[in-house]
Amino acid sequence: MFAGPLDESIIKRARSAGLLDLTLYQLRDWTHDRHKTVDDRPFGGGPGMLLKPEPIFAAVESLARENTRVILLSPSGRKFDQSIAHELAQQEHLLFLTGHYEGFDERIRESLADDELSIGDYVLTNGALPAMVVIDAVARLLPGVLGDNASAVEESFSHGLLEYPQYTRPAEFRGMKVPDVLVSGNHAEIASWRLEQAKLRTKARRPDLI
Ligand code: 4G1
Repeated sequence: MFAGPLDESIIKRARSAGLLDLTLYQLRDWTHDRHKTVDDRPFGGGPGMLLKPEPIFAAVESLARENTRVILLSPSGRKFDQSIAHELAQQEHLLFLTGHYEGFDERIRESLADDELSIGDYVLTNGALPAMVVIDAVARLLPGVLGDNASAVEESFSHGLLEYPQYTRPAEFRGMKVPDVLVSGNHAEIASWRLEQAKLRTKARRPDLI
């Protein structure tokens, strides 16, 4: 699952430019039995399988360095957001643990993870996509990964508002016109229109951000 998305466009360029070093590991490489067992049934019964502690502990112990932050992706984690992305972008080395099946043996989250993060409230088949979401959000914040254009997106987000409506050419398309103010050339009016629109949109769609 990881190979495709992390080998595309901006992330691909960051990796080949040496701005970002990403390695994928297979938990099964830290098993010792013939079937490369990584999961087992929960004590006390119940549905599904859990990732067992031994392979994950062995993997983290062999991969972690002095300055590694171990991050467990799980629906029980604190909600990932842009401020956490900034925090993680400061770290020298991140190690992401992602689940399959029902989840993790509790000892993994208790004594192996430095942090437990969730990307949102929905049910997934595994934690690979959440890890990629976090990796993508963090990678674009690393020095040199983005050009100037995309940093503007960041600035607008940090104001805590959704983006204002934007238009490009043509000025009229199938009877739908670009608002007059945007073609007026009056930059002060454009700025105040945009701020107003951003506030209206945020209030209507994401009142939780206000
Ligand atoms: C109970 C969603 C279980 C899912 C309640 C966001 C979801 C990791 C995430 C689940 C996962 C809810 C995430 C659920 C995730 C083990 C393997 C856990 C997949 C798993 C609301 C399945 N952000 N989900 N359980 O989806 O890993 O990070």
